[in-house]
Amino acid sequence: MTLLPTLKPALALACMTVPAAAPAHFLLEYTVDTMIERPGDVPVKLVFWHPFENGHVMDLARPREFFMLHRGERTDLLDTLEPVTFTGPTNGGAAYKGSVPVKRAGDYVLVTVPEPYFEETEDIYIQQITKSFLNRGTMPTDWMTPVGLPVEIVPLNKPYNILTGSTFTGQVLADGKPVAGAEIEIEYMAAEPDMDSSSASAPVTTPPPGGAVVAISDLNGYFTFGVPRAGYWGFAALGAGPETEHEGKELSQDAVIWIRAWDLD
Ligand SMILES: [Cu+2]
Repeated sequence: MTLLPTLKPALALACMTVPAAAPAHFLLEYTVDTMIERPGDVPVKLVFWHPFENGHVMDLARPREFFMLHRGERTDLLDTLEPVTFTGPTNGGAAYKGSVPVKRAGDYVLVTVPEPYFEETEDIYIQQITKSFLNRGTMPTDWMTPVGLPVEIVPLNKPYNILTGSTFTGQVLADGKPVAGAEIEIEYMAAEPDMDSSSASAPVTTPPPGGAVVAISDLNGYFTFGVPRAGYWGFAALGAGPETEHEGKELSQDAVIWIRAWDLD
């Protein structure tokens, strides 16, 4: 057995000592579908939430960056963002709705770089740099290319049509270099946001016993997960980013990626 060199015990401990925070928070870049049939503006919701347990909604500040990559070209989408309130089962929180101008065939990689969020119960800041993927016309163009973010998960399986029962492999990169021993929390979007009412829909399942589902990246930054159910799955590499401090406090700079799995009929 190989010892993993860079586990971050401080962060791991911080998560585990907060009793009520079992399943993880995830920044969602939610679209109803990942395959876009006709050109047009695709609505997207940015929500900072606990989508597996359908839990507490956190207030999302206006992101630092929100953009798309299409055929290698970056388009700023910050101007499309409008503040909305997203309502979970126990509270409402500040969220954003935006839109993605889908025209030509190809991949549309959505990227959000949020402001660090202060998590009072853990006395740390959390910044979840997030990627999700749309495609039009089944032509793959951008999904496998690193965006060049401070920290990101690069997919090794096409992330918008993973088969249920197959696997998803990602590589954690910080400043373009593999991160060994990163703790990756894995979460199912059990309750999807309802786009019209801007609230959580009824959850279709609940998290398993034993807390967050976790994988650890190997020496080259890779991890693999067998995908047991159709729908959206999120992966968050906790504290894998190069920045570790914000305003004098510990910063967990996380990389989040969303994939969509489908059943074979
Ligand atoms: Cu949380």
